[in-house]
Amino acid sequence: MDMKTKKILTLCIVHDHPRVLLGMKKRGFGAGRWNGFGGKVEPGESVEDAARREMREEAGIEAEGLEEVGVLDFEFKDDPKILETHLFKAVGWSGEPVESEEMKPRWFPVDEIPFSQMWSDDAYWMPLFLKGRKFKARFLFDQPSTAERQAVILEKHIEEVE
Ligand code: 6OG
Repeated sequence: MDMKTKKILTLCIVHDHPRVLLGMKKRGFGAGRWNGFGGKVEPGESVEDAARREMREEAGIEAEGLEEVGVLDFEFKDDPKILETHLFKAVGWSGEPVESEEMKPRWFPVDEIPFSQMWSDDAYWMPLFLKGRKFKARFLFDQPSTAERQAVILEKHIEEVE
């Protein structure tokens, strides 16, 4: 049998219409690209608590009004790992976003989201995110994105839920 291992991750975007808070990833996986804030869920921690903790650690804010809006499964060719990424929307927060070792936060108007400097899947689900829809999706990439090279999507599937 083909054994797929799952890693559970969070990804959180503050949506304060007409702007969203993104962060420039400064190191590690996806460095050199804008993304939401997030990371691995730790043992014994709920997915929502992990999303909250990552917002605190990476953006210096306390997320409020958190809602899980999607699950994104990311896979890479010839790699059995599935990155099961739980996408959260925060409609409120307390504190001021500050730069951390991991991320440099910045507000973007919703019509100026820097897709060319983000992972290539974002352009597919961001419109649903901004419309307040819920969805699940799966993306198969050729290889991870770097600052220089955008990952190419080999397969994709998105469906709205509810
Ligand atoms: P750390 O490994 O730094 O967490 N992430 C992705 N985000 C998008 N938009 N597309 C992808 O396509 C992604 N793969 C991972 C999940 C990694 C962070 O990056 C997100 C986490 O928030 C493959 O702990």
